[in-house]
Amino acid sequence: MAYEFIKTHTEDSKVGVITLDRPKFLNALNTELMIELGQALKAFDADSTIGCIVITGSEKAFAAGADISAMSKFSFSDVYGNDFITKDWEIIRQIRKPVIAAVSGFALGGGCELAMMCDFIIAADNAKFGQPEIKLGIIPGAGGTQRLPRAVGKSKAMDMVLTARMMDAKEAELAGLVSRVVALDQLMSETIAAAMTICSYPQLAVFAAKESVQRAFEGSLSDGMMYERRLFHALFATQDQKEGMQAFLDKRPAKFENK
Ligand code: DAK
Repeated sequence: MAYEFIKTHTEDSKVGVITLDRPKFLNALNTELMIELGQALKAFDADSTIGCIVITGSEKAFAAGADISAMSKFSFSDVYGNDFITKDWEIIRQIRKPVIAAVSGFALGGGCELAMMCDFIIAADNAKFGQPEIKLGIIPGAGGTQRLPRAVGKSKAMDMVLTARMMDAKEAELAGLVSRVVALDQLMSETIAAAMTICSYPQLAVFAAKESVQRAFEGSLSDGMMYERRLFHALFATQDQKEGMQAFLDKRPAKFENK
């Protein structure tokens, strides 16, 4: 299948690799890209020769977040009325085969959330993780306020979500956000080797192992996500969201008025 914003290939006809490919915008995640990502995930999941899926980006960016220029004009009624991008972002939750995120460069906002939606994250030593949405007058909207505390604990999650600071690969490994850190030039070979190992195990056990570990986290996640989603949508009713996003696009500091 021909895609515009992603590339796909297979390794040894066993591992499906999806590469986010909007380099000019640091792989900012627009709706079209997310639809293509969902299509590719579903296609690999349905392909009986594939045992494991890898999502990766470029050396500079796994993904710098959802596309701010697309979001900047949305009103509360747009995002709440259309349940903003929810359906395209949640396809990954339906995938039964293990999905590994191979992260180099920036994984920010929705990019960090996408990495956390994967079953585990292997990071290159130049990876940087962050949830900088607060600078735009919004909060994480794709599970960041729920998955990040589960991964790194409340204090570090609050620090990242409230100050917008980035975490480097070493800190992310120490905090438990990523499973391992490897040299940038080894990222894909190490990740493919991990994926091949998984492919060597019986698939029913792999499915069961993934589902079982997910249960440890899914219990109250849905309630948390719904709460987060409604608050996220509500922030599009504020002037500061308009100002935060416009200031980013204008490349100037934002002037917030707490309205
Ligand atoms: N959106 C759109 N364009 C982006 C972008 C983004 N998130 N990030 C970078 N770009 C664009 C830049 O505007 C620039 O475009 P041009 O000016 O060249 O046209 C180009 O990519 C290169 O970026 P920079 O020139 O800024 O590159 P630098 O190396 O100087 O800086 C940076 C890299 C990553 C530090 C910086 O680009 C940056 O701060 N980017 C924004 C990061 C950010 O705020 N991310 C959070 C976005 S909000 C939801 C699902 C998801 C979400 C919400 C809800 N639901 C399911 C409900 C997610 C929300 C977000 O992610």
